[in-house]
Amino acid sequence: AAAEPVGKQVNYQIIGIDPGAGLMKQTTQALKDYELTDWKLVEGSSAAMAAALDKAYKNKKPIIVTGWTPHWMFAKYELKYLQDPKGVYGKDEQIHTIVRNGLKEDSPSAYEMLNRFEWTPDEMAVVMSAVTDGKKPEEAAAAWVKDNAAKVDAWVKDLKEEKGKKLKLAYVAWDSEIASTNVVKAVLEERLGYKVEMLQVEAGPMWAGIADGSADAIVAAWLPTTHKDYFDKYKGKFEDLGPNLNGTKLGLVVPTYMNIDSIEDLKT
Ligand code: PBE
Repeated sequence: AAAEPVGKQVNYQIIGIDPGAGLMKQTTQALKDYELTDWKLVEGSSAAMAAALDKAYKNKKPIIVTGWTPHWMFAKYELKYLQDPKGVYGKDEQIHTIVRNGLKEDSPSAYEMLNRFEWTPDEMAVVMSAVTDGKKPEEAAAAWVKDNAAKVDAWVKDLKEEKGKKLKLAYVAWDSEIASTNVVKAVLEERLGYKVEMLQVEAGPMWAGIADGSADAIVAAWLPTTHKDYFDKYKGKFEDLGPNLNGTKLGLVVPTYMNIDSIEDLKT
């Protein structure tokens, strides 16, 4: 017998993440542009999406999730991005470090460390995988900082300690950003003496916090596409310190055992 259409197999559902994520806006746009009128994007969180994927994968059940790279799920499961011939999910972009206006004057060493901070998807993967394997994020970050002393040395070289000075890092509980924010916190605390507070928020409040100064820095800005709305909304109210990671991707992700290759295949 002919296989059931993929929509029927997955109940016309795409498993999404937190509603403030750029990935959710892009996926809503994809449903429009590919005329997937019967389909629904399910809101949730990164963790809930990963749990749904894990469950489906273990049972070899069909599932479609919103996904991104860098993410540990590509190491743990055999997955593929659905092709996006209309280019809804944009091209390669970077993850940027953004700080509040005035941080340079108030906390020059932290500002300069944040300005120098950059790493690779492979390096981030080490921290992400350790967390997936059950390590606490702060422990995984501390281990990475210890194992990569030479790299970290360059981030703090010739910078003055600012003992006890407070700093707030805002972030969203996306796996990639849990990793990067914890690493930056560890370096600022261990190497420069700061007392760092991590504020876990949604994407909208994260950007608002940088703009109104209630947060000092974020290392979680996906630009130029994914967070374009936020970037434009708060333009002039923050300082963009440029990319801290290159080599990202976003889109719809399915297990390789599914017999589809393109978002266009969802129409049938
Ligand atoms: N993400 C991870 C975020 C940026 C980092 C792709 C889920 C987003 O879509 O906004």
